[in-house]
Amino acid sequence: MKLWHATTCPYCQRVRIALAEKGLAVEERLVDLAAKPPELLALYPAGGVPVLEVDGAAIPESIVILQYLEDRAPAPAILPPDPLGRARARLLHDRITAALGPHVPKLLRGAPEEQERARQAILGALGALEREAPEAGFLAGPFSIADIALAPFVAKLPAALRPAALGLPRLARWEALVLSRPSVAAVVAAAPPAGASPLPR
Ligand SMILES: N[C@@H](CCC(=O)N[C@@H](CS)C(=O)NCC(=O)O)C(=O)O
Repeated sequence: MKLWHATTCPYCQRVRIALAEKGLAVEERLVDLAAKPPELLALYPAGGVPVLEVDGAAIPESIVILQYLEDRAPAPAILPPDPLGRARARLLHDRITAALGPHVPKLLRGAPEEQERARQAILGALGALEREAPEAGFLAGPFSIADIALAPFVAKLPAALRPAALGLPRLARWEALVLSRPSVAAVVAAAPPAGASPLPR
């Protein structure tokens, strides 16, 4: 397997966290999104990352890659064992992506008014998550794609927008638990700190 990715891309980080959880090795291809390699464009003409290459076939979209990895190497799992738990983890994954995905890049590299709108949207999204997060532990029972979705975004936030600074105790406990998890720490610590470098487009 070959993973085409960019170090600071939060969607690529999701895939790398899952690979680390499952102890799966891949050949890595770092992509400069400003100068996409012809080999990537030949494999996947849209040229975005992450792309997992398996036996010459391209698997794009981080959620599809995560599910592929779960199918390929079911243990340790990144989805809960029961159908309802799996549904909940998938819903949270999708909601986190929709609620934060468009705004985190704008917060980090948008024009001032875009940054302010992004800040408000992120505050709203984190507040909503706090209301339904468990008192302690992971978002959907065992460690899952819901936690994997949120961790790279939270790791990119400046200190003032971190759950502890915002007075969101459940998410603050979640952050301490998840960002120190070896698979997560190894991936998000390898990226530049929040605000130090723009997200790739
Ligand atoms: N829905 C995609 C989003 C991936 C995405 O937005 N990747 C960005 C980098 S963070 C990208 O490749 N953008 C396309 C480009 O720059 O051409 C996924 O979950 O994999």
